[in-house]
Amino acid sequence: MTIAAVAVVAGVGSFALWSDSEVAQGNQIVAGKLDLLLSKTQTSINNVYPGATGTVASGTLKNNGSINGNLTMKVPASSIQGSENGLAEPEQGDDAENGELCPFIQLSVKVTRGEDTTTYTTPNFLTNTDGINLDKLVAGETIGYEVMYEVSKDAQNNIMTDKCRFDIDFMLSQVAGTEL
Ligand SMILES: [Ca+2]
Ligand SMILES: [Ca+2]
Repeated sequence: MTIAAVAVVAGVGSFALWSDSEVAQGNQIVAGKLDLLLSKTQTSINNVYPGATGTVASGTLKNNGSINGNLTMKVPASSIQGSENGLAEPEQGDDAENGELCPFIQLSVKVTRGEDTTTYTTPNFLTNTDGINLDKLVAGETIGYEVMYEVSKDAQNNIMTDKCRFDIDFMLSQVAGTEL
């Protein structure tokens, strides 16, 4: 049996498989932002009556971020404060601690996008905890809004002098995984 003597000479120093590497430097992923700006004029409205209508707040909303969002508006239940605010003679006996006015207030909101105006309304605005969908607000877009009230014609003497305070929240949210 003959053992052949085999000499192997590596081309470059070792028996490792060839490899090469380069570094692509400076990679980064930067999160965009979702940032809602609100300008507002809010009003304290006095002397309402069954059937009264008017504007309770108005201004502009801007998506000041770089991500498109979905805009909703709601009145947080915790912000609604009714009060009897004194007892007028015709409402004697209707002196519940929270007054009787709040349930008779109906809200709607008019949104202006460029030349287009859309009015969003729901009978349960004050008690709708999900909020009202005002459609999308794309990055950089500014829209006008006007929140209007109406005191239901079904209201009776028991709302006289009563007071109703509430906040209006606008919220911009990304729709997960969806390009709007
Ligand atoms: Ca009352
Ligand atoms: Ca009252």
